[in-house]
Amino acid sequence: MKHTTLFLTAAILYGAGCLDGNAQTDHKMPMPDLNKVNMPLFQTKYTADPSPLVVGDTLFLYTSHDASPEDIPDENERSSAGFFMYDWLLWSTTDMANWTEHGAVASLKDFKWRSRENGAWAIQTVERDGKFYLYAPLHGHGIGVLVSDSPYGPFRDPLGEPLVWQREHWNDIDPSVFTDDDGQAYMYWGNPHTYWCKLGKDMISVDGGITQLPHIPNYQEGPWFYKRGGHYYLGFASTCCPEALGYAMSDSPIGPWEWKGYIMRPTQRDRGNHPGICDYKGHSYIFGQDYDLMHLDTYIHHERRSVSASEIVYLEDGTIPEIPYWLDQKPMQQLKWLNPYQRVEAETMAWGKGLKSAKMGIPNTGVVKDMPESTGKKNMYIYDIDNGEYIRLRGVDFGAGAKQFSISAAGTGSCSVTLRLDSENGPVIGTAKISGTGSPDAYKQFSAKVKGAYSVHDFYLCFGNVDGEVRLDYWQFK
Ligand code: FUB
Repeated sequence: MKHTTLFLTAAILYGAGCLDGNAQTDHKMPMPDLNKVNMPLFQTKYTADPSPLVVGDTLFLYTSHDASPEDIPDENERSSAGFFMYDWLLWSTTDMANWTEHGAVASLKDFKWRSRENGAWAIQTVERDGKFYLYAPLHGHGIGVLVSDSPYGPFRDPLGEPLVWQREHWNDIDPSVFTDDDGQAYMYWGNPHTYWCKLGKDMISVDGGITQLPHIPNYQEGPWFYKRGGHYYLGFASTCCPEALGYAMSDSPIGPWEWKGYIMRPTQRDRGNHPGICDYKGHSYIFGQDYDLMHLDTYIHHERRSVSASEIVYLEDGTIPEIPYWLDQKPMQQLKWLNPYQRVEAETMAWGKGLKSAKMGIPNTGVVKDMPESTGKKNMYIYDIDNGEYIRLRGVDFGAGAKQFSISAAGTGSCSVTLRLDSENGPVIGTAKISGTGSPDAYKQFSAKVKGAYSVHDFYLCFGNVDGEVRLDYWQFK
């Protein structure tokens, strides 16, 4: 009886927040067991609008960036519910469990002709002939394109003006680009209507006119256009709100499109959504967005979204069976173990809530006018470390045994890093003490003897005795 009452109370409290994305309550989602629940991929920043791109052995994921309240320039807006989006982020993985952050790779500042200082909405980056094209909506000012020689950037604006801009409305958002086997590239986009056009071979010009599609049932926004097994697919966010992940199929790149169903059904636990779909290392994945990271802090609605992922499968006829909501799935299957005997960036993690990250030498101001132009690959560091916080890495292969741990850190403060296996309370294999290096930019190595680390375990760097600012660059075992 006691148990039933407790369960009901918990269910009511939990459900009150879960059942209404707009609920003005301050309930929080209890921290789920990371071994059992498929949580959002990134915790150092709020992310949305996932755009996967496989290059060689690596899955890159470009995302939008919902500013954290402290990064919103106007203090009066910091508790507002709306979108505050200034730049676009890049993340990568080779195992689908541990992700490395690469920071902002482009921002509104890269488009000199932009008319607003907020509105870095959903992008897609594609590769063609060794060049990387980042298609970006400049809300209310059409869709622009940036080009780079590397997936990390720096990206430059080759046009100095929008690639497409239907001035009569604000529907030009969420571009998705796919190049067909015959070399013809297409761009789909739009909310609430779907538009498409052909792109020139240079990928930065429109070939012909813009066509508006007859409405696809349940289409709202966020088209994700691709081809697989001879079928054309248009994944999309379904009718708002809550948006879910739906899809249509066609035998031709220009339609007609047939609604095929939901990949993930609408649920009151989510609100906005946006699919990104790809194949990687013999598996198929869908990425989408939710509010589950923010729900660990509050159920009061803000556009502070987080990207989650799930494996999907295709049936023989090309259709995609539905998958449950992210939180109702097990964690993603890890595709290979992480090697701790090579440099591992501090910003490589499976989980690390409460921590922040930044590119070295670039102040993370959140103010467009002060942002650098697209910077390309830069080393990053982890900061804003508090007692009790930790970095979790999944599936680390210690092999025959590790003897020594070293970490590159800087700062005027100090902290201890307790190295644990399996959980944040698991067996201790060593403790490194980081002491002041005299400057937040003067990195030094701190090491610890290690005992008891053999074979494959989840690995935790647990922070304690924090006094002042410490920055972490990378770590490695011997
Ligand atoms: O992230 C801003 C907008 O919200 C996107 O452009 C839409 O797809 C929706 O995710």
